[in-house]
Amino acid sequence: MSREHRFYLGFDSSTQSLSAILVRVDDGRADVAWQHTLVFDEAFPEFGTTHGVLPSDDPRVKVSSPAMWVKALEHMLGLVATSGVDVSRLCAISGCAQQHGSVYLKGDGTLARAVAPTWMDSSTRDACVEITTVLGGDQALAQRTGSRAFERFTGPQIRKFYRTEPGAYAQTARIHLVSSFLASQLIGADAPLDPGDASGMNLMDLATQDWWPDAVEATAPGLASRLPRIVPSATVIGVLAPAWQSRFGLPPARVVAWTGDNSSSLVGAGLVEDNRMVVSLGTSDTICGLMKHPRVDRGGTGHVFGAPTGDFMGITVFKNGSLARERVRDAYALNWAGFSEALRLTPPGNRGRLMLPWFDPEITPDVPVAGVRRIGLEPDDPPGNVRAVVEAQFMAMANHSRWMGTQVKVLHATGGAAANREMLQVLADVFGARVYQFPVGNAACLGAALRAWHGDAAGSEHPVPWPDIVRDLAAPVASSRVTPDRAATSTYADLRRQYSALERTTMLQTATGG
Ligand code: XUL
Repeated sequence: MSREHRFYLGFDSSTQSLSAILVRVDDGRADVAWQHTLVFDEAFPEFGTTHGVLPSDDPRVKVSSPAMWVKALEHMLGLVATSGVDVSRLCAISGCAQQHGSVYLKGDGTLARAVAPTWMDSSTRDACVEITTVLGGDQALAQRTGSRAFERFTGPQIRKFYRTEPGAYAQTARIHLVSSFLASQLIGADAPLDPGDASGMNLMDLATQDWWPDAVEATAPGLASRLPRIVPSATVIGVLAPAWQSRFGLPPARVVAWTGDNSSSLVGAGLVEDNRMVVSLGTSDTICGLMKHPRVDRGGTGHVFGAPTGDFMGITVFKNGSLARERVRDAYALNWAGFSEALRLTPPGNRGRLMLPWFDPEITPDVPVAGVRRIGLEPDDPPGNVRAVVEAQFMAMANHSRWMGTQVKVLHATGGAAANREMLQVLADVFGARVYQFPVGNAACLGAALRAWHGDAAGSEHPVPWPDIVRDLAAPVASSRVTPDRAATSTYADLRRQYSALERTTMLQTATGG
């Protein structure tokens, strides 16, 4: 096939939906030819999920259905085939998925466990303590793997499974991340992991980009043989399986290793470097930046993951993202226009009124039991509460990302809520940084299509350097700039300190039962 006019397909299997984007590359220029999103709750109601998660009596347990993810992938491949795009020119496919979630398979490839724990699960505190104790404490674990033990990370999840369902663990031959599970479906074989997603397990040694034997041993017996291989992110791991080719009339497109949604977003939001960071406002809110050398968070909130470029990325993750904003929006029967209007009606700093937006147990900071606190804020004040939740989220983000040592001048905003310019003004003001939007809203999914292009080219006679890959579709839109207001930024400098103190005292009171 000539190097002209090719298509690259990217998938993003997120908490609440599966998205796909087809990127057309013609003479080195890229544009989006087609995109589609399937919302799990609406498209596959037979699985009974709410916001992509199965019901549970225990608020810490957040599991989903691997069978639903496969059904969505299958459905989406059918839509790709009938998209009107000339799919015979589909050269490569890649994807990303919610990080940390794990799928347990028997030797014959069927499910050894009907459900998959997701990144929202926080039910593995005992496993975290046990693993940390054996491996010499939080700092030792963080130095090796990039993070102390976190409840949603796959190692603690595996340990809990082994402890609570030893019979099913014994029947498990392979444990996949959501990303490698779906990649396996595409190639019809057992797919390896990339370092970007494997670093969210508390099992990979950042320095060697391979499994850390001590951690593997401390997690569960016989785990080494149950883990996939780890390969560099740009690896072609196979081709689209013959069964998909014949069923949908698709070509034997190459499949590039899948990764986690955050490392994929880093590509789809322009692979930021010095003084720039990516803020993703989705089900989880995250802030991340590229790192040449791993710099671990000594405070124990952030993570270092592998980046798709072979470098590293620093990231801090908040569980109370879009669902918390929706809780406030719905409590006052607002739509998003009304939510924005509330932000316009209220002053930066909210006259000192604060909210701790822990509608669900929070990851950053570590808040195991949900509980919203309002300081000087009446529950029957809709605009005040809208501003309070947004300011709280962004002040927490600014405070808890300082460990990365980035002097943030520019923020690249992506994810659903990045379309809301009133929210972006608060973001700009809190950080004192310019904020930009992107031509494609779903950076994770776009990043997957761009990684497919990069991986496909990397193995050819015409490798394409990263700056060319991200140039057309993953560059900030100049006219979208949101500029910080100096007075507002100085208001937030004070308020951020107050917010931080409030976080600390509330956590202390909760810990001591006060
Ligand atoms: C990352 C994390 C979330 C999920 C969301 O550590 O837990 O951002 O990847 O899909």
